[in-house]
Amino acid sequence: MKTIVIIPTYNEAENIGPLIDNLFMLDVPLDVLVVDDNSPDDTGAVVERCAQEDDRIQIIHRSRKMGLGTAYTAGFERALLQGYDLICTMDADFSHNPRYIPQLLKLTEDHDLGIGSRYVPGGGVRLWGIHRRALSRGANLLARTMLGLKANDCTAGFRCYRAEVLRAVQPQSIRADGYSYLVEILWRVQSAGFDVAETPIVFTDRRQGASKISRDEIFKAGLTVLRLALSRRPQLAAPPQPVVQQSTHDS
Ligand SMILES: Nc1nc2c(ncn2[C@@H]2O[C@H](COP(=O)(O)OP(=O)(O)O)[C@@H](O)[C@H]2O)c(=O)[nH]1
Ligand SMILES: [Mg+2]
Repeated sequence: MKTIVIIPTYNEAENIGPLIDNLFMLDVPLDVLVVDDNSPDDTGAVVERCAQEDDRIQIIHRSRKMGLGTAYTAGFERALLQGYDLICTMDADFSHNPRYIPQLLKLTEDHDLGIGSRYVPGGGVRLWGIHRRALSRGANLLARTMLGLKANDCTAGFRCYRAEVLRAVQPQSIRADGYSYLVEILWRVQSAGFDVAETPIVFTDRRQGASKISRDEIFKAGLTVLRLALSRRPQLAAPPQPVVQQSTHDS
């Protein structure tokens, strides 16, 4: 299976090199695609140098900070064009430990989307204050009750999608950003009838640098849930059904 890991970055110069090294130390062959929004700390230049030395590394340079949602979409478009079968997403700040990647990939042997989940037994959150924990739990509760999402961690950005899932859900038409984007794409995946599974991860607060997700992100995620709940279910291509051989009877 041709596999790529998409990593959106904004000011992750200290994290991105060690993260890519960690990914390549795993016992699974994979490529890396960084989507950088012209980070002032020169993350783009750091990755560009790595990419020149190693053709498993690619980078998309965008001209300015345009948000996590459109960064994912730009990455998905490139990965699909290049024919990858499995497309993972993760944060650059080591909150998503690369050691979970093999489990995520394994999950997509039997499921269409694998989620690295904080909210299943064995999963959890380290170094987050009570406020942030409560907001994250609240956003998930809302997404599950109002949209009927079955996943326990609907706002997780640590995922592995099968390529056909991304082709079907048309991420380029998602308007929401940040956590809202993650909820909306999950809603489309579930509505299209794809099968979602979770594997526990322990999420740790970032090692270096500052969070770029603004405080009102979770509030916006709440609004997105309301918008989706009030809208009609998306008309998306259903997952391919097994071909049934038609028998013809000559009379
Ligand atoms: N390309 C791009 N990446 C972003 C943007 N905002 C955040 N990121 C990246 O998205 C990931 C998650 O952001 P982070 O600040 O860690 O959010 P938090 O963990 O929710 O506090 C990190 O890898 C960030 O560098 C953005 O506007 N553009
Ligand atoms: Mg983070």
